[in-house]
Amino acid sequence: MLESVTGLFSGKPTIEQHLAVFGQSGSGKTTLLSAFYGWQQEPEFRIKSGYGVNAVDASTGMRLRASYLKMAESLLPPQTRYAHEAVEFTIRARGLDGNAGKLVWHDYPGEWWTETKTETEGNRKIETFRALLKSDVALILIDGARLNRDKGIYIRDLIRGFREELERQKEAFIREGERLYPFPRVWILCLSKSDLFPDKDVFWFRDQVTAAAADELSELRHVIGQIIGGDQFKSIGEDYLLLSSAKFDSETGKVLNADQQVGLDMIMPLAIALPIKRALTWSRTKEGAVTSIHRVLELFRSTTTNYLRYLPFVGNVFWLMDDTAKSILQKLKDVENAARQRGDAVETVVAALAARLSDESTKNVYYSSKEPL
Ligand SMILES: Nc1nc2c(ncn2[C@@H]2O[C@H](COP(=O)(O)OP(=O)(O)OP(=O)(O)O)[C@@H](O)[C@H]2O)c(=O)[nH]1
Ligand SMILES: [Mg+2]
Repeated sequence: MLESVTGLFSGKPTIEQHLAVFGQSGSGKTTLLSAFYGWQQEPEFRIKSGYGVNAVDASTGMRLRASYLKMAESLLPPQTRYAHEAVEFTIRARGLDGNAGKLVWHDYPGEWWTETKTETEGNRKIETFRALLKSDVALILIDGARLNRDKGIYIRDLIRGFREELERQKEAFIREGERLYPFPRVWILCLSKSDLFPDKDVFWFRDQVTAAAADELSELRHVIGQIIGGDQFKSIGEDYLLLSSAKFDSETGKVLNADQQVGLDMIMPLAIALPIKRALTWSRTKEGAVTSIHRVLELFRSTTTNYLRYLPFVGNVFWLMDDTAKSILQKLKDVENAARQRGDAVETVVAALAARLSDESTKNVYYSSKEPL
């Protein structure tokens, strides 16, 4: 068994996670991308968080940062048209040289989900679908402004439309009976523009989704289960997140406070630490007691999600992942500090991100049905 995975151990891999962000046109995806980046450039964030991100392409970084700064004047990014954009960010551990790896953020044109495209754009859709296959984690944005107006029916239609489009793409993309192995296995439902619901928490959001679309969600799970190989390794709609890129005026649509964001600090933990946590849960479900990381790698090898390559190097974090004891945060802090001392950027970052997932202070913003309450 060990021989078969030795290829994975040549050289020390760094993190490489791909995040796909979906939502209809106008649901706030591109604004979220620039807020995510701009806000993480702020000194206040860098000191507090233990890690930092930088755009690999300098001009893209400048564009995102400028777009973040312009938000304070209510100048917002234009609609994303025609093609999807993949933005690469390098991740660094604070206080350490060298790279911990990268996050690739895939921003899709929202109209992709609502309009039938032909010829060139039809082909682009297929290319976009290919890019989707590289992703590890997907965020589905439920547009708070639409929810306000159209209530639960909007959530229903959104999830149904999404499932139908996946089915159509599947037909265009794969042959009968074939299955896709690399495919996002963790799908998180997000309430974007959550600033429009200042009195609500993530439990309210979960209840809205459940009341309006529990059956649609289970159909989506079913369809994704039919598309992917290793279909027991998936987590669709088990995690919920509130997001807001800034505080907007609900009447005028102007930005009231560009520093008031919700949930942005959970995106990195969900993109990087949550899949590791799920890998542990899935392997326990499949095998009972899990005794070695090599065995876990074996199990998930065909899914070829990128995180598996660095799993053996974050073992100290991995084994703590489903620890629910109160002392978990301290244990992760100890792992982070020890990794920083050793100069191990990968484990430093992963330990810092894993700690955010278990942090009580996020409980009104992030909810996972897999966690004990
Ligand atoms: N209240 C509120 N409004 C927001 C927020 N983020 C974006 N908006 C509003 O939503 C509009 C559309 O946002 P975009 O980020 O362009 O939406 P998109 O999902 O990228 O749309 P496409 O590119 O067409 O797919 C913005 O111009 C803002 O008016 C938010 O956090 N809160
Ligand atoms: Mg856009």
